[in-house]
Amino acid sequence: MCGIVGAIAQRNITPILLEGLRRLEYRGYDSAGVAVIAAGKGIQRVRAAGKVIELENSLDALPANGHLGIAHTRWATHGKPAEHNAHPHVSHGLAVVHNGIIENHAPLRKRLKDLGYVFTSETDTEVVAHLLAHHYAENNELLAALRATLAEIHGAYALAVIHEDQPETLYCSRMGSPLVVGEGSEERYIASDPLALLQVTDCFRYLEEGDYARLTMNTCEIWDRNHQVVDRPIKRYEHSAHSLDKGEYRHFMLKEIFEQPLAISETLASTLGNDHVLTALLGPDAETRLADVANIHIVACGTSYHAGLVARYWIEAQAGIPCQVEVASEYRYRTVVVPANTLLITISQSGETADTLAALRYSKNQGYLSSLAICNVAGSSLVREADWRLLTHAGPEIGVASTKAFTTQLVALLWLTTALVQVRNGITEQVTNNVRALRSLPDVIAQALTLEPRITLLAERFANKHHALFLGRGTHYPIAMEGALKLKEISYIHAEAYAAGELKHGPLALVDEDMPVVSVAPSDSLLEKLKSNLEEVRARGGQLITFACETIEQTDDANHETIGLPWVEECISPILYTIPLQLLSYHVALVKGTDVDKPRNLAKSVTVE
Ligand code: HGA
Repeated sequence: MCGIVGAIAQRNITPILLEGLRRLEYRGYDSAGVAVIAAGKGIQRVRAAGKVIELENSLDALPANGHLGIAHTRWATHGKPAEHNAHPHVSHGLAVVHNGIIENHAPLRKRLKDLGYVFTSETDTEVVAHLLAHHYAENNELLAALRATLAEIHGAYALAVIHEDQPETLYCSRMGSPLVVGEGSEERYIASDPLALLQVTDCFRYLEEGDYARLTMNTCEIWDRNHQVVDRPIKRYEHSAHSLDKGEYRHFMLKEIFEQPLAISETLASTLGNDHVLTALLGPDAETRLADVANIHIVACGTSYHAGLVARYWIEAQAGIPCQVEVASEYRYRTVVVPANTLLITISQSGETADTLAALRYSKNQGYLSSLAICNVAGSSLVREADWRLLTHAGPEIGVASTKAFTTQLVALLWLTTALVQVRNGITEQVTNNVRALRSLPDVIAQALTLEPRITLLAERFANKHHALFLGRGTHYPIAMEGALKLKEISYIHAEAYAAGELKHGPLALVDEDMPVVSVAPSDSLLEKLKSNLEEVRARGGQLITFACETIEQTDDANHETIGLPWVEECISPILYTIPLQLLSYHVALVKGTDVDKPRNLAKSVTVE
């Protein structure tokens, strides 16, 4: 969600703030603003609806210069996109910028109004400004006021605060939304993403959940959520992360596979409360609109279509909402029956996929309740033309074969499923379970990535093969489909995926020693059924490769190799099992010597029909 920048320096910091905002533009936003303090001048605030360039134009007309300042690009969750809702918000000499959602803003607003505070915006953020002012008035101590405020707000936030009584001090905090402290020479900065500050530093302290900090030009004091002083070590920014070069990796695809823990963390930033999802991420009236959804149609192409197929299992099983999934190139040319209160979900990495975009346009006159785009590019056509959007923050994906875009789409879809359950049933065990599982994902994916050396060896077995079968059941059937697609795309080996129960209805006839069979066999409710299907393959001399939970007893022999993955909650297992399949295709492609990042005949963003 959009971004924060702040700085304290001897020099005028306004250019640093503006450059920071420009660097955050890719995240998508609807308004922008800055507040700076120059000694003896008080807070100067300039805000503008629209793009950062509008803010720059306003600053040309009304320059604001100073040594301490904060800036923000806003994507509205509470209150429409408009100048009066843009951040920073001010109260009695202080200014605040905020990323995230303050869930208990309504009772706090009422209390502060009763105390005489006057609200000039509809945002949840403005309560933070007044609450800080209220606590500051109690004892004139800004750090204490920040502590008292943090103790009262619930939800997700990255916050930055300045006060004209302290023109040399910048305060900040984070919980559920990212925030880093940048270290310069007698200068300090903060930002929601290091990218925003790379023009001034590449040294960062990464604040942890619940941390708050007080920064001056020469000092950086950080406290953890238990109010203990902590040291967050300075780390040098790794330019390869999310950047447009391959860094230490041989191919973009491999780099992007390894970026998945980070991409997933960034996609989840500001989306989760303690034990529930922050539905306001979808906009102020999200709860009512989600509660109205009685049916779902998902439309997408290629890898995104596979993400939709996984989501169908989640949505029907968890939220009890009928869901159908279709490839966009078919959907756009047929007569669709749209039951009352159907939500259309389109999924595309680039947001420019021609068939998906045409499907969205076609849907406009079909009587849908509304449309939601799940997309990795904030300013794309799909996002602009849909009623709602749910952004994945995978960062640029250069490799033609999609990897981190797919897993972050799955994360967004599991988040959405959880939101649908939550608005219907409240914060149930299912909801808290999903939230806990989503939070654990970056770590378990990092563990799965350590399997690479074993998978490299396994890939040799495909050197002389021309065909392969992929098997899965339930949510892992679409993961098998995605595994087969990856192998086809980059190694040019013909691969097909089957729901494992379908094997005996035809494809078993193909199985012999020349046909590797890859199966995705997590420890879920369908494992026993799947095992029987695998026996059918073994009995026919097939070469079996199984990705299974490491807790399960393995019965390997010359024709059967099992790779163990960590145990995870069933809901995130399809996301985890995607990783070894990506690594397998990548290493098979290396064995085959194909052009991994630019496979023949394929394009990254399919903008033609
Ligand atoms: N909830 C706040 C901030 C949203 C956000 O993170 N924007 O960048 C608002 O609606 O203003």
